[in-house]
Amino acid sequence: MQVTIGKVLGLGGALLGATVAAAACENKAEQKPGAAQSGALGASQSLKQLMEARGLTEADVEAALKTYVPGGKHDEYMIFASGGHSGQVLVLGVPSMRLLKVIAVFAPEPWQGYGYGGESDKVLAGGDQNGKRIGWADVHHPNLSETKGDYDGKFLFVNDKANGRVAVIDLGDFNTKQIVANPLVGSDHGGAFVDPNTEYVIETSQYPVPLGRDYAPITEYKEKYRGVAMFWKFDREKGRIDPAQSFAVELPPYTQDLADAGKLVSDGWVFINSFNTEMAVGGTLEGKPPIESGASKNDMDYLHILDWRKAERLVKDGKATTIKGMRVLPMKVAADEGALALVGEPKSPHGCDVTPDGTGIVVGGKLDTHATVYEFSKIKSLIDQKKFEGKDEYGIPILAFKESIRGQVEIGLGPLHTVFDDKGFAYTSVFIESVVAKWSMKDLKVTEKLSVHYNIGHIMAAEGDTVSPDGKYVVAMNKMSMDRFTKVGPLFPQNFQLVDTTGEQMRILVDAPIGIGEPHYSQMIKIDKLAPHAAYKPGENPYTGKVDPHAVLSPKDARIVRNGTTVDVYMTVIRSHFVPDRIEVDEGDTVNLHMTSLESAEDQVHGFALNMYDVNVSLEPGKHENISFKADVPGVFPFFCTEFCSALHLEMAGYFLVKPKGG
Ligand code: K7E
Ligand code: CUA
Repeated sequence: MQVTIGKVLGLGGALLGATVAAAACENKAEQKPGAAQSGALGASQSLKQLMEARGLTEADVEAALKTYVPGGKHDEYMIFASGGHSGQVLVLGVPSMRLLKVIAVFAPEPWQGYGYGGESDKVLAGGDQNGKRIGWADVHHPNLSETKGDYDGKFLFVNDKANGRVAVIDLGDFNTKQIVANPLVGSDHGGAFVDPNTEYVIETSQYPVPLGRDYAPITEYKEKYRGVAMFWKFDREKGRIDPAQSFAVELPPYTQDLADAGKLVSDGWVFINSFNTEMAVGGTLEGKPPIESGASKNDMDYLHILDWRKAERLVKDGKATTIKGMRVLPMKVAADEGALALVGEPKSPHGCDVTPDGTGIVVGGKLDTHATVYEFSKIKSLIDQKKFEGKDEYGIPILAFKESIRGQVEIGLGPLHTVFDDKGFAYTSVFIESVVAKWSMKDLKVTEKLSVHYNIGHIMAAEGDTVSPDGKYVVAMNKMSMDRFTKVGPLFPQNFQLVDTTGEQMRILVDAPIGIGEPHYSQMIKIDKLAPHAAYKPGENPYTGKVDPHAVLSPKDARIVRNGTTVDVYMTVIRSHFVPDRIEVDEGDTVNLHMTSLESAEDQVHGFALNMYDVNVSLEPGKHENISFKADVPGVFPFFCTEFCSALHLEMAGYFLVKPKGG
């Protein structure tokens, strides 16, 4: 049933009518004379005219009213969305779906001065592999830190599926503080998930390789190639992952896909689905079937069930081996000790989502039309009784499928991911059908399908991964947009659609084209759980959280200190000058620039760019930066501020002079 505009507007209708009247005037030429005098609009005659002029239905206006957030008013929720291949994280407001920020994570980002000579270079270096800089990433799953299974608004973790890395973002300043590279595998997918108290950031591998990434011929796939579940220990005090306290559990060379941590009753467990349990390795040039057909032969693959607390104990008891500096619990040990089991799952599945109460695990069939709901208590009692149907060829016990499930939901073509609301409903993304399927967790029956545009991948719900989802909103993260927007060339924007789930029927409120991608997952947190600071402490180094030892807190302390061929420049930055503003060095000198912003006013940002040397940093209020480089190109190079900070911004400049050798 459509809500009439009169109802939507309620008492505010007359007021809104008056406001839009002015706007409507400008459109007079398009207004039809003698437009309807009465109807649902009541007093809002001019609103009706505006609707007609713009071709809007009442449903459109209702959606607009539910999502419009006037300037100066703030959104109710914040979305942290994967930026896909950009390697970054997108921050959007809900319900407006306005883009608020792009957090630089795995790839250099010029505006934030991320990766251009400053302290952030050290963070990016954390993701180097074999001493090589990896210049991009494929971010899939942002996950917020949790306390007792609830988002606490302190940290965000994301994985780089393409290169097997995990990043830590501090939501104090929305800055990436750490990147760790998985030493065992080169790709991941089941990550970066956290357990309900963020003891660990969990990252499971995708494509099996010999652990440690050493060479072994593909003919030895079954014997030598492996998957892995990484447990990156998170030190909340330091706000960093501690690799020395981290461990991994070896897994068979099935292609592990998505994972989720148990909560409440299932706390301490991790569930990981997989495909290609056929262990197909392709060989298209030799006339063998490609991996895609080899991997879809069987009707069932395996859900991995891992008791991580037990695995943690076994590692502490010295049962792990060490590969490339990482403690790895062999799967044989894990299986024999009852920490690892498998259960069938149809068919090349995707999505693996634990219900808010922790009792169920939902796996999307992808090539099967069902979502399967596993019952944790059944799984647990089968494991406790050692009641197994058999073992796989690696000796891992297999539970009987029928005895492990609560039931199956007939979803449709291509079920992928599932999220939950506060009323006992689940929402599954259905890729091939391009719909969101809403189903009841009581009777496992689909109650409604909503067409989305188009080919939905992930789906996300407000506070959806917590023990107490909010309901209200679901976001469909669609892979294709087709006709939804103006064409921008052959690479189309992907399309987030905000869905209102409060009514009797789901309704799309707004399309949000995402001009960077391909985004995968996202999470939505209530805005009042976040408390980012608006400035740094005077002289703070964002990467230590402390006043930097090289901080310069007054222009009086600005100086240039030469020590042999090393030149240290201690610099202050404030509207609208640098002190010092002339730096002269000799060709071949090592130059260390230490610069502190003396600003304290909110949003008073400067930048520092030095051409020729690829130096570019952002100096938010209070921030301290250290930049080091070798002055190996003689000449004269202006440096200047890159933010329009004041009327004299263009005058905020200086000279860096490099005297040629023998000059
Ligand atoms: Cu389904 Cu990487 Cu979570 Cu994309 S994955 S859609
Ligand atoms: Cu400082 Cu522009």
